[in-house]
Amino acid sequence: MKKIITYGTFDLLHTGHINLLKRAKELGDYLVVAVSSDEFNQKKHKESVYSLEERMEILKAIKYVDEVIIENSWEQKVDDIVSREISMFVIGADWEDHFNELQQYCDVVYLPRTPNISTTDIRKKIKTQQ
Ligand code: C2G
Repeated sequence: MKKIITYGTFDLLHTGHINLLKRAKELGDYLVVAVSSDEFNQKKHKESVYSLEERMEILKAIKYVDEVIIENSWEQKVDDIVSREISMFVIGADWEDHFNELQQYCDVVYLPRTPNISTTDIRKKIKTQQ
């Protein structure tokens, strides 16, 4: 079984996230999604609208997602890949070349981002409509 892993905040879930998850799943048989904890989001200088629990519940409801785990640190990726026998790490191309060191442990694939959609833009739209 070819296991894939990807990492992210996945706040205010939108089609950019879904397209990423869909394409990641198509590259293998089993997709693990590591969702950034609220504390780790602070390290990424991000503050999500939805809590970790809400973001995990939403991801678990997506047909492309087979397992949801928590991302607590930058450093946990190698342990996740080795301990879970992951064959491929997949993430959006906004991270191009940031995780090449993982190639010692598994394939690393950067997928093109979906244009013209982001959680930041959605939050701005909501603000202007209030
Ligand atoms: N994404 C995408 N297209 C968009 C928006 C997001 O393909 N229009 C992808 C991102 O490239 C990422 C995933 O969707 O692969 C989740 O996006 P974020 O929640 O913004 O993830 P990020 O904060 O970049 O977290 O350790 C890695 C980090 O946790 C990645």
